[in-house]
Amino acid sequence: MSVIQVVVPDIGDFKDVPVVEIQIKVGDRIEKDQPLISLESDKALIDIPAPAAGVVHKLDVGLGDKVSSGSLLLMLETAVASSQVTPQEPEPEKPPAPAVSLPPQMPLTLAPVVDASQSADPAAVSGIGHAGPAVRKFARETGIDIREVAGTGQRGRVTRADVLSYVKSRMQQPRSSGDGLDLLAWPDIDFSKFGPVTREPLPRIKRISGANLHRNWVRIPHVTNHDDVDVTNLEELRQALNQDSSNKGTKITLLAFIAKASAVALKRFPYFNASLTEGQELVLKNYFHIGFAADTPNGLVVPVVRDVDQKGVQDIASEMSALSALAREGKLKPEQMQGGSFTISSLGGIGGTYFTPIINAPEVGILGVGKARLQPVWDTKSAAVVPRLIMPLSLSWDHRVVDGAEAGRFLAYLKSVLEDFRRVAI
Ligand code: CAO
Repeated sequence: MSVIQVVVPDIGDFKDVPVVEIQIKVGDRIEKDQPLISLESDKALIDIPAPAAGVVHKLDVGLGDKVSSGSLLLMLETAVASSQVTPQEPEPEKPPAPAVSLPPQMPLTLAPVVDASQSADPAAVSGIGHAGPAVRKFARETGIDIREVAGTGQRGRVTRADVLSYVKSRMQQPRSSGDGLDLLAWPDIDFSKFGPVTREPLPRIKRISGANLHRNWVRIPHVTNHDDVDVTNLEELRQALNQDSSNKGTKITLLAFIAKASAVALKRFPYFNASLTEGQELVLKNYFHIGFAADTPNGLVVPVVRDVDQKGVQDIASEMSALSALAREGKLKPEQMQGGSFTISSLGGIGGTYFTPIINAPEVGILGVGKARLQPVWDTKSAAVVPRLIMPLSLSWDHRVVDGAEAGRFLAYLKSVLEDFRRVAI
């Protein structure tokens, strides 16, 4: 065993070239020809390969240090018996990229792209994808074409962080279908050409919920069933309860009744209270936690009321009121928005009839509630048209988990509970 010096080999006219990447650290066991250090001149990126196998004993340069031919780079503990070793020529090189003029005797791999021995890397031939060998190796291992990664390093150099952020952005995009029907790029338009505009950043909650909604919309085969429910009796009950002096001051809302009725229906139709896993397994839940969409100044959030099946409507209403207040103040804790098994999105207090709520993955269903209105309804018993309070419902469901017949039965049962709340006790 001996410790040898590894120095910068003859790099021609290049002088005081900065070290831009160090691929190894003291103690690393390295192979012969493994890239050790990258230098970057105005014109080229130069990789210094290991002259022999061994263990890095000491590093004599740091990032940003300037070196020239003969500068000491590191000490290597190796079986080679020489005291000073100049890195050998690497594998036969690809022709240099046109932007770089190389002295014919140049012994190193250099170009705007480097490491010609990695001929499988298209960047090594194209002259695009300005990055060190470790980064290119990382990109290759991650299955990324480095030419697609925008570099943020010195002079546009692609760093490991650039590759990582590219991977993250790719993961957030819907997967390629491979059928040529992939989404087109988002139109990039200079709207100021058409008139004055103001720009503002998308609030954080909208960025988070937007990414979730997009994924859910794209990945879940949604179907939405629309129906009307007669809530005349329910509304009478609600008004009576709210006037009751024993009511602890909590306003009982229609939404609380709808949540309770939903929990009862979910118990009867367990596939609506399930989640489909990536492994194509169904997780049927024995708890009934119901989320409700709450509109806040910063965007949509979905607080969750736990164990709705075990709670009375009054308690559900008071919990919803407390959670809504926290949501509006932006004070909801993450655990107060987790664990939901079904969601209700009520626009009843605002207006509108039917809509298409987007399923809150990995749940199976979501119930949209429109504004109840007094409507003339034909009553067969009295053979007369009578005024009834009719509330529009829209149930979106995941067609991978349930089918139309089951969804129809679920909605019909939910309606029957809302039309006659005594069914909750059955
Ligand atoms: N039909 C008719 N009236 C209704 C109704 C319905 N379906 N639902 C509620 N109302 C009435 C209530 O009775 C109340 O009237 P009074 O003040 O006269 O009693 C009024 O509308 C307001 O209701 P509320 O705000 O007190 O209670 P809520 O349960 O309807 O709403 C909440 C709570 C959190 C759902 C609501 O504040 C909210 O954020 N709604 C928006 C949800 C949303 O954005 N959904 C879309 C998601 S997809 O982008």
